[in-house]
Amino acid sequence: MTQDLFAAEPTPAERASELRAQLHHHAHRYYVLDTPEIPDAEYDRLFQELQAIEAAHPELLTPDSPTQRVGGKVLDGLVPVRHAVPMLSIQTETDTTAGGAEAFDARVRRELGRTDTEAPVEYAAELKFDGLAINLRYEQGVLVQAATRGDGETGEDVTQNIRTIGQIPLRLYGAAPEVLEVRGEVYMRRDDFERLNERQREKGEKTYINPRNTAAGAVRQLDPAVTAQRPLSFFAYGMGEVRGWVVPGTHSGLLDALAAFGLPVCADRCVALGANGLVAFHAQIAAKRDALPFDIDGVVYKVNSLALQRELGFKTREPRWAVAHKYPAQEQLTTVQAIDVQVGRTGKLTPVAKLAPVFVGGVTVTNATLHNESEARRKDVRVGDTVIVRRAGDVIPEVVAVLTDKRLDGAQPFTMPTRCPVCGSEAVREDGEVDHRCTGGLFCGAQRKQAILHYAQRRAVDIEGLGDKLVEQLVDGDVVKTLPDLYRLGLMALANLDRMAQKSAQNVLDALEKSKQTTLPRFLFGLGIRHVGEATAKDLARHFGNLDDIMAASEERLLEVNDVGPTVAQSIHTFFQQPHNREVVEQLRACGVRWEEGTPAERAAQPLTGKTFVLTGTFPTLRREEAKELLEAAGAKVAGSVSKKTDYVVAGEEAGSKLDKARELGVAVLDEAGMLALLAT
Ligand code: 5U1
Repeated sequence: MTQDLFAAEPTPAERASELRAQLHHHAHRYYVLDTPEIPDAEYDRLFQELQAIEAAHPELLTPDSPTQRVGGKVLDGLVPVRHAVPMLSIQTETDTTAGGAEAFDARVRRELGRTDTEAPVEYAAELKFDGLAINLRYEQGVLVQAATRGDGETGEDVTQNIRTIGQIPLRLYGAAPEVLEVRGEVYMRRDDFERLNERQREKGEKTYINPRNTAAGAVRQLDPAVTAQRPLSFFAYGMGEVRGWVVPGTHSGLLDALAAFGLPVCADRCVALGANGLVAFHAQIAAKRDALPFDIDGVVYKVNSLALQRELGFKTREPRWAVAHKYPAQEQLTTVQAIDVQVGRTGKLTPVAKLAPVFVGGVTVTNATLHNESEARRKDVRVGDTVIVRRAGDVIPEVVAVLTDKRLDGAQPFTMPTRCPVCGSEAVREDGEVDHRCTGGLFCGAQRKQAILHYAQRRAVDIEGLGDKLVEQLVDGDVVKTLPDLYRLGLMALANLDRMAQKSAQNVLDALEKSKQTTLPRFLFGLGIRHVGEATAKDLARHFGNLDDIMAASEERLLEVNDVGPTVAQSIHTFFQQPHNREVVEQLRACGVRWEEGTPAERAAQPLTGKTFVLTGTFPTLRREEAKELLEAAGAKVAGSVSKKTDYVVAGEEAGSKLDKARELGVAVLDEAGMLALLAT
């Protein structure tokens, strides 16, 4: 690129406009596409430069400036906004079976006068997000107003709050219409919600009920600075008033166009043909509902052709061309039969509400965690109470509220026992901690069982067949007191246990023998050191190369390891300072547990050190875990998502969006054979 040495300095107006364009571009890459092109610090630098220009020249401030996302002035009250085009609601199909989709298709065909022999109707199928409906009004491409749905005719002005949501563009990409109203849902991702509640718990403050209420509350805040602290997200799914734009002929085309304007549109959508297409989409999304990063309460079917939508028209407040097909609810009422206290691997005592069985979010739930004493007391859950229980995603079921007006006379508040309910040792709550812990250590049967199960799990040394029931018998019968005792088990001891045939006992012994040949990260993870998960175990192994150096490392040396902070360093150091822990490690080694070791220098010389891989799809011969292990053993890092930092994507059959992203970013793509060839070099 040549540089014109005589080019004039840009004026503040030109520079501000240039900075706004750059910041819009990078915000879209970061929030919507998830593929940032510049480091956060560089984004901050550009942002601050724009802030400085706007402070010096307030006349240059524009409503679409990225600086306007930061929570501004406190509102006196939310101002009513009359919608230019009413915000309709959607008819709900509560039959959660395939019948719900079939009934909708039959209704549409009847209204359109299509006979059984005529062509199937084409639908756009998408997700029904569990959040708050919002209308975004863009004039000449600039976001000028955001309003809640309200009663459909009149909503509330929440523009200031909506501006704090990074995913919502303040200016549309491309040639923008004179007026474009975009309709969609503001929601909170489950991980953001869990993190928010975790922070509340740490501060000993009230937790939020569910992502939907939290998102709705945040949008309707009077102080935009509070909204800015809440991690909100957005998906567009429709339009309101439009002027100066040729609207696409189909709903799926409309969503594509909204995405091209820079709006977030959910990728889980399709064009479905007839009832069969709808039923297949409903089943496909039901199967992945728990794995989605956000809550949905169903799917939505819309007749795809906008011309047919017009023909079908409306029935009072609901269009005839759309329906929300529900899934089983994620919140239900039930009663608390007891409150038990469970003891975890690290001695943490967790109060657990034992519930009258209830079908929630697609499964029958009988337990709900109350986390700790403060939370149980704040929610004031008592035995006999009627409660709302929630189960969404892979998250453990929770009691989110108590119906106190249904409380029985004499119900007592929960108190944490002062002694461990399993071993009777003292239970203490240390200063600054929210949790009570049993002080019994491995003397406590509950901790011993959990420690053994943790060591034996697939992701640790992988002792096949050593499950809950067997461990319970081994610990309760005092056959296994420490981890090395596992390797001292004989055929007779095992075969004498309940429901253990000679053949099964031999299988367990074979699995124990097999588990002796392991890897350093698996072994380290299996020891169950507090704060050492799989990723940290891998980082430690990569950094030190051998166990003796890790055991001897000072906290300072441990802090040199990638992603290891003071709490983790202290935990590892303290663990290996305990003579009984060192003894367990030595005895395990003496029993024959082994792995390949090396010095850090040798490991640095491994062929794939410094290379990052992403795995996607199904491989012809290797399981995903096996491929990951092979790569990591060669020094590579295996990441979960593709970015510019990825060196290789290994793609198997049915590789999805990760492969698309690799191609988009120009990342090298290998198949399984290519990966094995690389490993062999
Ligand atoms: N995905 C989606 N959600 N949702 C909600 N589309 C959609 N459409 C709606 C509503 C209330 O209403 C239109 C059909 C008017």
